[in-house]
Amino acid sequence: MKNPNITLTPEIARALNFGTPIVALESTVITHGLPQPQNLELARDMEQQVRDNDATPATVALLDGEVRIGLSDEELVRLSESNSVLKVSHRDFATAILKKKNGGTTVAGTMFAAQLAGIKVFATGGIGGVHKESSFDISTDLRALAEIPMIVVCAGAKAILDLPATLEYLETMGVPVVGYQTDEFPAFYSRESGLNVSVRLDSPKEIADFARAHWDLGMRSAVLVTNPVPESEAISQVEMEPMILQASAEAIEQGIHGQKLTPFLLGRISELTEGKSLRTNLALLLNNARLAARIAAEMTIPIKVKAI
Ligand code: PSU
Ligand code: MN
Repeated sequence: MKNPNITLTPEIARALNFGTPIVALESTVITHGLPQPQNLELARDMEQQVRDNDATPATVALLDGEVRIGLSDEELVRLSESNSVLKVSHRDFATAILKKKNGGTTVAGTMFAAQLAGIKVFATGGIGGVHKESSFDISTDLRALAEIPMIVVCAGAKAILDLPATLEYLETMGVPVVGYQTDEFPAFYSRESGLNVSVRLDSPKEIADFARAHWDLGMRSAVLVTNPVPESEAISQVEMEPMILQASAEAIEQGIHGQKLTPFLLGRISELTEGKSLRTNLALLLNNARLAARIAAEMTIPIKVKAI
């Protein structure tokens, strides 16, 4: 599907035409989620992970007010160093377009743009959800998951969130929560949360078959695939809990809310864990890019060659 308001690189346009695997990647993690220079390294490494697993990476962002699917390396550098860059969810697209701004697209924003291009698989770190600091602060990510048919691979919702409330919301909205090789909903930095996923699936093929079954019924919601962070990089929930509580208390004390809350909490937790949580964050992002590429391969329709 072509949309005159979004610009694709020739490589991605070709992959769409030929029906070869594509994985969308978000860019708020580059512009707001990670410090420099790790943000640029991560952006490059995620693209490489996707390529190493035989899919085409499609990093979504806004550059000078243009919605872009796929960026050159120079453009990735520009985005990662950009200062007055917006965090773009549904609400913010028109602002960025009108004011010709650079923008990092959130999970919601990335899903929205990727859907316009016809991309079906997307990898991120952790989705947004219901915040602990205020139960009215519900990420647009949850609405996007309810409305956009796409496979979204994440490491669960960020541990800074109210996880039970986030799962309740997803259930209400009819979003299946798949545990990849796990029965337990992962909590971003940790592999455990004490909460259950709605279904456990053990291979990329099973996930692709599940998504087809969901959408063939006429369902419109996303399929959320939760992929626990690799064991070697995981931090236990017991270890994380006091730091999450401290960062959360500081946010309330300093009156931080809205779009600034998630970046503040992630940044503070990275300081409190002396960089350990940052390493975990990077590892889970790469792990998700890898799984998403393998799922994308299972989603493409193999061309049947008939001998004559
Ligand atoms: N995952 C990360 N780092 C991030 C995010 C996710 O590892 O920075 C971003 C995603 O783009 C997600 C956003 O959509 O945080 C959620 O922000 P909010 O809670 O304001 O909706
Ligand atoms: Mn929010």
